[in-house]
Amino acid sequence: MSQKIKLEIAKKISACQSIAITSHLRPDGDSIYTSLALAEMLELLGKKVQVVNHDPLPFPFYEFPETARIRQGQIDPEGVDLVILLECVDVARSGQTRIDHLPKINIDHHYSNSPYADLNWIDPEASAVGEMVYKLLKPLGLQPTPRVAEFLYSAIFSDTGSFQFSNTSARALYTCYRLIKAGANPNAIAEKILNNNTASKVKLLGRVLSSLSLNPAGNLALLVMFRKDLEEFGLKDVDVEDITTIARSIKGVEMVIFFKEMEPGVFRVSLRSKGSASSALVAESFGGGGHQHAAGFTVKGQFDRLYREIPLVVEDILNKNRTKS
Ligand SMILES: [Mn+2]
Repeated sequence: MSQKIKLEIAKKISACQSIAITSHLRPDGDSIYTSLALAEMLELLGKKVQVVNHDPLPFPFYEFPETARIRQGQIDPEGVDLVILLECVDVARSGQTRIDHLPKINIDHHYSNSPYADLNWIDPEASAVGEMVYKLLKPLGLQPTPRVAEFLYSAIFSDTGSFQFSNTSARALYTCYRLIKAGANPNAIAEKILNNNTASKVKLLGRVLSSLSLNPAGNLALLVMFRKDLEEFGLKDVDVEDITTIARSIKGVEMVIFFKEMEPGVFRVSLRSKGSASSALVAESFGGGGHQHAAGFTVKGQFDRLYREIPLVVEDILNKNRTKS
């Protein structure tokens, strides 16, 4: 099945000339680097390629020269004969509004509910969409160049949380082995993605970390970041998700609940968990979504009340789920 769809995708790509690549809103390391790798691959085949994301790139990715080719906004449909969507559960998830009439390929490693494209390749077993695109090299008749290898390795490195998350599979590591053989430099990539913080970001992390509190049972860790914290350090929307990694490392903590004030009375709540505690389950009950160990949702209301009530609801969900399993 998987072999057949890869061949079909390769065939479709071969038949097209001008291809647009896009990925989801709030792009991440996997979607960004897989887009760049795929663009390189298609260019090796002589295709005209545009890489477009609706949303801006997060820190630190916008600082890297190779990401400069990613245009922010809408795909220019003029002359485009194929759109490849990476990790988009539907077209709306890409934020692209000018591609409805165009042929589409959908490549995703999340369970997708609507096979909306002309060709749909969904592989929830894949650690990253980068691991899937690696498997397109052969059907396309390509060898990974060092640059393609670097990008695909960066995608997998990023989506497995530097090979720590539960999607760090033998397959993921085998693919990385092949990518290193093809020229990816693991140390250079790790240095680049992990050790590029600014001093003000680390100071902000200190501020957020000082908000840490645990519930009486000690299995939930709570963190808060207000707009004024960002403003004080002269930061806009900096990615502070790594703060949750530190809180999650506390012995006995199953889930981190990170409240981020988006505007007065509106909070984005990030959940990070470990073991059997399902972030996705909790997020879904609040109208959000995500993965087993990383999910999120948005809530409105007075902070004191949300901060008091949400952990109680989360405790309840986790306890119910524990008795079930
Ligand atoms: Mn991914």
